[in-house]
Amino acid sequence: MPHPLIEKFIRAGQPQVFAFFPKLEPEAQGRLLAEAAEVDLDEISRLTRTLLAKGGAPGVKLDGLEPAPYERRPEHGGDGAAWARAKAAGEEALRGGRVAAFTVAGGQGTRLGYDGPKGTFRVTPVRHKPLFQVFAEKIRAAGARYGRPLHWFIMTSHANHAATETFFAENGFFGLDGGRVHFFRQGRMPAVDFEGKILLETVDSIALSPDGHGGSLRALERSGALDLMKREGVDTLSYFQVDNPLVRGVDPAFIGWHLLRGSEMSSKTVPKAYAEEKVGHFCTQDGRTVVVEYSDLPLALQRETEAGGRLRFLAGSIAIHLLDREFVRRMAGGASALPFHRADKKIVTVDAMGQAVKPVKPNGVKFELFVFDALPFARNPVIIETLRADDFSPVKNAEGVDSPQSCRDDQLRQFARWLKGNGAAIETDASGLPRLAIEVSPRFGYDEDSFADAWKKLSPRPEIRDGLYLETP
Ligand code: UD2
Repeated sequence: MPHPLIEKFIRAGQPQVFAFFPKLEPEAQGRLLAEAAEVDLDEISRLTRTLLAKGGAPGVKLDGLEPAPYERRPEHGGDGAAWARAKAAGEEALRGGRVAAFTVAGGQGTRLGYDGPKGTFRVTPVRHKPLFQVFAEKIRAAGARYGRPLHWFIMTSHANHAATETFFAENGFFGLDGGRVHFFRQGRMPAVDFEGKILLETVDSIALSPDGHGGSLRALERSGALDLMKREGVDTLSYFQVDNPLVRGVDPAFIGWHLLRGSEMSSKTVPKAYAEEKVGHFCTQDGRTVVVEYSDLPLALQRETEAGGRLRFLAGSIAIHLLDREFVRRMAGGASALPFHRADKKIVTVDAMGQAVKPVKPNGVKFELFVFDALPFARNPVIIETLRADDFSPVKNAEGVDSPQSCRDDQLRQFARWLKGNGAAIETDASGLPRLAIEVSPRFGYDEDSFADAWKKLSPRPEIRDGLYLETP
């Protein structure tokens, strides 16, 4: 009598998953069964019917797509008084302990070619602090500024969960209260071939991979994070990606816009740097706000300009959002759950004899959820403009655009800008890049306001020299 789970797979037309099962050691059998238990066979069969059907996945619908409106910064014509009200409301929420930070760190970081959780990658110009430390210090400083230490949720993957936890423990949680840092694993999805058959990675394991950052919504629910937030009086999650050390993890004005508008999900935008920049585009369609990823927006539309020469689809998504707790709960399951996206990939698998196969061209499909697909379901979504220099310089590639070098330069420009803005003499080139390597610890100043306050109190002022590191005594 086969195991009931194996029977289920056979009935679902997926017997190949257990093709080598009888020959496996009991321990390997147990592992394979545990992995199989993670797979939602109904979901796979639905995705096979919808995303793998003949003729390929239905493309993104482009009818009626319009650029989404957004709140411009005061210096770009936005309403200064409204921004001031938003900031005050956001500060009030932070003092009231209503906001938690949330980092998605489950990605595989393949483009960077770095072995280890991406958050452990060192990025700052003088002290070479890892990404996680930069966020931790910003979160700690914001907690101190508003008199309420923040909770911080970190979504990991199966592959990097243990290493991430160990890294924080070994580093004393970078001064944070360990009881307020919460790690949880995202879900996994099996890869399938073009007929929808689940692929084995080896004879005793399924080819499973992270279910995309959109998987964070269901993982927040499943892990008990939402219940914890509720108990602690936290109703707003400040979402950002692990690859972007410039991000203002908690931004009062953004929080204020979100809360004053009664929004369930809000996002930051920057004008695209160039037409083909690899970011999503904020659009509206049928009265709803949507994000269309660069790979789904035809080049002609990416490049389309208005009469004045400005790009028509200008508002880029930099993956910074605010999420209402109960909205996440609603999106985590039920009828309005997020759609999966299909990505054709080269998936390491085994042949009928159980021998390893390393494909040279895509042999199957991975399914991923994207968090921004929640936007069309949100009540009163708000998009606000931010300055790239204040919020966005990700580390994605080993060299060139969005690399450790470009990110280091952007951090230096930010530190120099803060110093100059407060009257310090520091030489820069035309792009604002200082000649000297300097670094401001987030604990000294993590944004313009906190830096200005700390600088005012600083006596004596340090000499601006190469290697200067500003830290709170
Ligand atoms: C993302 C956005 C893009 C733009 C850009 C800004 C998508 C599809 N595109 O591009 O529009 O906003 O970011 O930097 O999102 N992650 C997980 N689990 C997963 C997959 C990813 O936690 O299963 C995390 C990952 O650790 C990282 C973030 O999500 O923090 C972004 O992932 P990415 O590098 O795949 O996104 P990218 O650069 O294609």
